[in-house]
This record gives sequence, structure tokens and C-alpha cells, in this order.
Amino acid sequence: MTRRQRAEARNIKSDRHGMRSSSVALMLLTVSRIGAAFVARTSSSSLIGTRQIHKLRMTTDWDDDAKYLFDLNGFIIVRNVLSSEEVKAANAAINRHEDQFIERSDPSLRNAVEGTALYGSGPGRKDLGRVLEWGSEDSKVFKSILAHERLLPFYHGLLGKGYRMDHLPFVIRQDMGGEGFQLHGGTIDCSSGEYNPFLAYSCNQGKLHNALLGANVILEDHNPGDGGFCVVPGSHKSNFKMPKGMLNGDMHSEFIMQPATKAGDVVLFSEGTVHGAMAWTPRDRQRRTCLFRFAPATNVYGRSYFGHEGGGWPTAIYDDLDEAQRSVLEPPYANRLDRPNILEDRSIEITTRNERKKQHDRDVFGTRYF
Ligand SMILES: O=C(O)CCC(=O)C(=O)O
Repeated sequence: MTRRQRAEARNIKSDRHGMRSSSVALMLLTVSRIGAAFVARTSSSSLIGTRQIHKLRMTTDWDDDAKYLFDLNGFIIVRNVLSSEEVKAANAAINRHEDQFIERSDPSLRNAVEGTALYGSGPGRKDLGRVLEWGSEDSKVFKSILAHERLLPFYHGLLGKGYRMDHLPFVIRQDMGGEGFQLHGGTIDCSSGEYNPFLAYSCNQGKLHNALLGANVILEDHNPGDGGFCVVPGSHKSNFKMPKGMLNGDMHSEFIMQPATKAGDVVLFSEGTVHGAMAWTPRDRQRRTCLFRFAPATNVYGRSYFGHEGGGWPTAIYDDLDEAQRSVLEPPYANRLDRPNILEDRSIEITTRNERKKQHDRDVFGTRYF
């Protein structure tokens, strides 16, 4: 082994077991840099060091700055979407369903490879589904995410009018040392190098297109170094598969960022941006987020929307929804085929074709739509 190889081997080892020591300084620097971009319009203070990170209060409107930042990084943090009362209510609802968490302890369910940086020290990630089926009180905050007035301009800017829920949302929990998730996704798949049309990000004529958008609703603070959601900024535009050791967080970890977030923030990320999760480090706090996925009107990845017998999402999801929220549960089809679209004031407009054309379809096909 040459001296250089020995030094590299030492680095990998310290990364693996001490991501929170040697590489943390680099990571925090990255966080500070990205944070500086986010906060550009709102603060003139210096952003060196971690204390400032907590103060970030990014401009949360969907405006030209936000568009630029999303196009640059492939994700954006919308601050303070949920009030502290709503965060409390969501966590209380989760507590009432605590016994329904399912740990990914089976080796074939693991999201990271044992012995690698993102694996943690033992416990598997815990998943809790059915958050939209818990009745009027317990599902209220989760249902609000479907068409939240603060998120609506972002959904429209990132997915277009007529956007839809694509996956069933679920709560992610990590306990101390709990497993993260090896890096995945990518417009160019980070592990195979293949083009992923169903996850792809693109920008055409000033319009952003995300085939699939993640909305990670933060329900517990993620301070720098805590772990949890992580991302490779800019990787939505990457053209090559990732170096192997990077997928596991063992190599090039200075390019993997764990954004600092507060409970109530929402991280919107393209599934075309390579992302994953770091093992959770706090001793005294569970990691909790609720992960939604949304798609444009004509895109689809999941298949729960048409149920097992063509009947739509699980029926309890449709209870207690307003018109705007209900429209997000529509299956995939084009806007001009009588789709309910949410307007800026959250009212609904049905986008349609002229009656003569609709009659023509009925005459030709004997059905309402082609
Ligand atoms: O833990 C996270 O926030 C990321 C999870 C994720 O990417 C997934 O479950 O597909």
C-alpha cells in the first residue's frame, strides 16, 4: 500500500464510523453555503458556523428566487408551513398509532448496507402508513398537506396545474442509531446510470418539470449533524452514475448534505435529485417526518390510486376533504378532460373541451372519454 492509499483508507474508515466527526465540518460548511443561497433575500448577516443555520428563514414564496434555487439545487425548504400547534397535533396523532409502526428489521427490507456510513448502529427505520385514514381529528394536519395554501404555489410551479398525489404518504421514524437510506433516485439513476423518465427533472422555456416530487413534512427538528433526510445538491442535472462508494455515504461525503430543518418546515425535492437519509444521532429525540409524493396531472408511478378493483384510493381517505384536497386524489389524465384544477384562492375550476367534441367521443367510442 502506498502512503496515499493508506491515507485514503484512513479517511474512508473515519467517514464510516465518524461521519459526525471529521466530515461533519465539511458538511456543515456545505450546509452554510447552501443556506447562504437560500437566505440571500432575507438576511445580510454572515452565515459562518452552525448557529446561523438555525436562524435561516428563507423567503417562502414561490417567486423567481425560489425558482432559481430549486433549479440550482433540485430541492427547496419551505419554512414554517405548519404551526407549532399543528406539529403537536400531528405528533399526538402519531403517538396514538405508535403500535402500528413497522420496523424494517428484516435484512431484505434494509435501506442501507451494514457497515456503511448510512446504516447506523442497528435499529431499522420504522414506517407508519394510513395517515390519511385516521378520521377527522387525527388525519387533519396530514390532509392539509394535499393542497396547503402555503404549498400550493410551489406545487403549481414544480408540477403544474392539476397535480396529483401519487403515493400513499407515510411517517418515517428513526430512533437513536436508526438506519438511514442509501442514496437513490436521480434523473439519471445514480446507481445504474440509466435515464429515469418517471423521476426526471427538466426545465423548458422557464418552466420546471418534476415527474415526481417528494414533500417531506418535518415533524421533529433536524439540527446539523442529527441525520435524517440528505441530498446531493445539483444531482438532478447529473449525467452519470455515482461513484459506488458514494451511494453508501462512504466516499465523497462532503457533497452529501443534511439540510437543517425545524419541525413545521417542508422539504420539497425532485425524485430526480439524488437523496437518501443519514443514520439518526440524537439520543433523546425520535426522527419523525411524513413523506408525500406528488406528480403532474398526466404522470404516474404508484398504483394505489385505482385501488385493487379500480375503486380509487382507500375510501377513508376521501372523508373530511375540501374540494381542493379532493381534486389532488384524481387519477392521472390530462387537464382538458374535465379535470378539477385548484386556483390560487383554492377554489376549483374544471378544465374541459367543448361539448361538440365530447359528444363526438361518445358517438365514436360509446364511452364518456377516449
Ligand atoms: O428518510 C427520508 O427522508 C428519505 C426517505 C426516502 O427517500 C424514501 O423512503 O424513498
